Amino acid sequence: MSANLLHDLGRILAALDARGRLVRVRSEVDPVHELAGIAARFEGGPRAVLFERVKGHRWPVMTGLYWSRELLADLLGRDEKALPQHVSNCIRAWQQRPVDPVVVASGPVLEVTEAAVDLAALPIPTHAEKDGGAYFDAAVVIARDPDTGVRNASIQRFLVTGPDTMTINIDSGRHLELYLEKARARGESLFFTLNCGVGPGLHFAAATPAEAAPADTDELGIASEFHGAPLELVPGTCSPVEMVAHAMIALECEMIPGELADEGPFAEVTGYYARRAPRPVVHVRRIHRRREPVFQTILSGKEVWNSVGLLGEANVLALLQRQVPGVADVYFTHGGCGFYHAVVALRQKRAGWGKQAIMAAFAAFPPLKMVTVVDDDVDIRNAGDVEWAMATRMDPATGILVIDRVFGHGLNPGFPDYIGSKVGFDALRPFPFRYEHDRAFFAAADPAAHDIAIPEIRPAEAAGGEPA
Ligand SMILES: Cc1cc2nc3c(=O)[nH]c(=O)nc-3n(C[C@H](O)[C@H](O)[C@H](O)COP(=O)(O)O)c2cc1C
Ligand SMILES: [Mn+2]
Repeated sequence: MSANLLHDLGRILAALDARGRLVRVRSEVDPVHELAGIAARFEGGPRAVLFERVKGHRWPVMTGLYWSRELLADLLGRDEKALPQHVSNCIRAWQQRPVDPVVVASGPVLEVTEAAVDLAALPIPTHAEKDGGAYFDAAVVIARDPDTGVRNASIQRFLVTGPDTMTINIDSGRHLELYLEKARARGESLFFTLNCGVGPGLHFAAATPAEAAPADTDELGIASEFHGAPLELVPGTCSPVEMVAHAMIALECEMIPGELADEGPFAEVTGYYARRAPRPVVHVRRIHRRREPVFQTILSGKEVWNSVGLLGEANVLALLQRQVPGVADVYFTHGGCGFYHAVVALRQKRAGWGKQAIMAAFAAFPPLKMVTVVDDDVDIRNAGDVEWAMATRMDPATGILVIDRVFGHGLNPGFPDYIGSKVGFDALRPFPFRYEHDRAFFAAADPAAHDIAIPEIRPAEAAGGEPA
C-alpha cells in the first residue's frame, strides 16, 4: 500500500503549483513582520504562498495550506461542504481499527544532520508587530507518556529564545502537560521531537481533540487514514522518541520539568495577543532536515479556523450524530474565531432535543462558548439566515441556556484562568410544527427561459432627464 501525496509537503507543493494554487513571492522578504504582512494579503484566498527568498536565509517559507476550505477540499479531493464528514469518518475509522505508524530506518528528514544546533540558521518568521520573536507555530510535537510509553501528537507554539533554546505554550488540559507532570514525578526529563513541514493528514491527527483521541491512544494513527498507508517514523538519534520520516525539518528536544522562562506575546487566532508569562523551557539537542527544506508557518486566523476548527466541527458532528436524532450538519462560524460558536442544523423528530444538542456539543468540544441550534431549512453557513431563525423562532424566555463558571478556552478573554460562562440558543421552531413557523418559498422558476431586459444603472447626472 503506497501513501498518497498528503504524506509529503514537497509533493503537496508540487501539486498546488501544477493546479495554479501556489503564489510565488520571488523577491526577497524580511522574515520579521514583512513576510506575515504579505501573507495576510492572501489570507483566505484559494492559493497558498511560497516565499522563495527570505532575507538572511537559504530556504523558503510557505504558508496558507489551511486558510481556505476550497483549497483544502481540492487537496483532499472532496467536496468543500463534505470536509467535516470526511474528517469525522477518518477519525471514526481510526477509533474502530487503528493503523499504527511504522518505524523505518531512514527517510528524507535524515538527509542532513546539522553538526551544531543553531536555530538562527532556520527561516523562522516573526509574524505580528508585538510578537515576542520568531515562532514555530505549525510543527507537530511527538512525545511519549513517561509511564506507559504511549505516543502523543499535538501542535504547540514555540518562541525561539536562543541558538538552542525555546519556550513553549502548553494550554491547560493538554496531554503534553500530563506527560510533563509525569516526568516531573519520576524526576526525569521529557524528550520530544518537533516535526516541521508536514501535510494535512498529520496536522489533523495532531489537532484531533482529546475528546476523540484520549490519552491512552496513539493519535498518530489518524494520519494513516488520510494517507491511505501507515505513517512512517524514524527513530530519534539522541532521544527515545520518533520523528516523522517525511517532515521537512525535525528537532530533537528536551524539557527539564520546573525550568521556566518567558514566552509571548503572540498574536493569536482570537485576534488578541496572548500574554507574556513564564512557561516551560525547551532545549534543542539536534536538528535534522532535508537537503532543501521548506519551512512551514501558519498565519493566526483563518488557518487555525480550518485546522482546530475543522477538527472540532468533525468531532461535534460525530458525537451529535450518535447521540441526537436528526442532526443534519454542524458549522463553526468565522465570527466565533472558528471554534467558539457552533451552529447545528436539526431535522426535528421529537420535542426537546434542541437543548440536548446544545449540551452534547459543549461536551464534544470544550472550547465552544456558544451553540445555536436551528432547523434544517436554515442555511447554517449564512449568519443572516441564522439570525432570522433566532429573531422569529427562538423564545428568549425558554430558549436560552446559560451555564456559568465552566471550563473553556484560556485564549478567549471571557475565560480568564480557563473559567467563564457559556450560552446555548435553541432557535428551533416549536414541535410539533405549526403553520406560523412554516417558511415561505417562491417557486424555482428559471429566468433564463424568459426574455428579460435588465438595464445598466446610471448616475442621475449622466442619465439626463429631470433633476431632483
Ligand atoms: C496551528 C495550531 C496552533 C496551536 N497552538 C497551540 C499552543 O500553542 N498550545 C496548545 O496547548 N495547543 C495549541 N494548539 C491546539 C492543540 O494542538 C490541539 O488541541 C491538540 O489536539 C492537543 O493535543 P492533545 O489532545 O494530545 O493534548 C494548536 C493547534 C493548531 C492547529
Ligand atoms: Mn493526545
